[in-house]
Amino acid sequence: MTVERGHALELLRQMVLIRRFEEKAAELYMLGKIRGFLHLYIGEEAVAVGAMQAFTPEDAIVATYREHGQALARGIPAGSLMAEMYGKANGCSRGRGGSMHFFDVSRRFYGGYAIVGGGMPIAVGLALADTLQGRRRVTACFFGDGAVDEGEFHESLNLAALWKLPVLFLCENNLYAMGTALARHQSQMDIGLKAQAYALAGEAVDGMDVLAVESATRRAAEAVRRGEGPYLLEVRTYRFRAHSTADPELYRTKEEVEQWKTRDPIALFAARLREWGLLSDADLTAIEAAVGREIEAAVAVAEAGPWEPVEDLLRDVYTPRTP
Ligand SMILES: Cc1ncc(C[n+]2csc(CCOP(=O)(O)OP(=O)(O)O)c2C)c(N)n1
Ligand SMILES: [Mg+2]
Repeated sequence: MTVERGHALELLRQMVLIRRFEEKAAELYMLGKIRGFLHLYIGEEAVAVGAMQAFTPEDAIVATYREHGQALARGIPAGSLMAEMYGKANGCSRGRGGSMHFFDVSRRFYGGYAIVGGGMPIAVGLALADTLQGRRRVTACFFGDGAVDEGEFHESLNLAALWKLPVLFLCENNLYAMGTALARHQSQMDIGLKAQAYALAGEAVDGMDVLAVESATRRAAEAVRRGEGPYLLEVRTYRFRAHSTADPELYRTKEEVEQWKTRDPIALFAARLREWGLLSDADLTAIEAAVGREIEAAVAVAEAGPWEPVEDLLRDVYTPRTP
């Protein structure tokens, strides 16, 4: 595989940014600066970064509650995301969504959903709107292996295929839905194969290899963009951290986690780039330093951000009129 040096370093930078952003978020959570749920993406960075290369600013992105990586890869400023996790009014969702509900219409980033599978029908709706209005755009819909159990998965794939809607369904298969291993909840564990049931194209790709994810997603996105209908891409990955901040991880062995860590997407990619003569120690130091400054600035934005004033609390809250 060949890759241009500037592009390779940018992929690496984005993965490092996600990793360091989340390490900082975990630290701030322990300090009580961030509250609520916090689901870390560490180990899965190659999925968001590789996939996001295939989408244009006009395309739409729908993600899950484990969406820090997608949001950063989409280009939402780290400060806006950090402020959101603090619950500050300068956050991307005005501090009302927190870690699980990032949203940025200007970047066509439509959530952030706490409900497993909840983003899937919304992605189908976005794609239907594009189709009805004659816009040639793709909607990228990220979801976990756990969502495959939901009726919404089957309804969304079926309708999207039936109406030939431009949705790229991207399953981040990290082998666990909270503490439930894939083998304990799926009769057919080959998720890419499920596309056949609804007559859409589907395939699986190694989610620890950022270049493999990028090229598979580009191929899939182009097919969708050409009007060939939806596509299901199963991206095989692994989360290195617990499901959320409250998870004793009794459902998997330390050996299994260590085994997967030998395929750390960042270390793997950096090693390949060195081998190809595209990455030096100085490059890596420069990337880490720039990312470090970006995270520091993001925390400063969150710290300095205002709380929403009490008199605004009922704004945007749906209250049916009583007769
Ligand atoms: C409809 C629904 N059922 C159950 C839950 C509780 N829940 C939160 S995360 C999760 C696991 C989802 O796993 P997966 O889709 O594989 O995503 P991952 O956490 O692995 O990224 C569950 C069951 C929920 N949020 N929504
Ligand atoms: Mg999962």
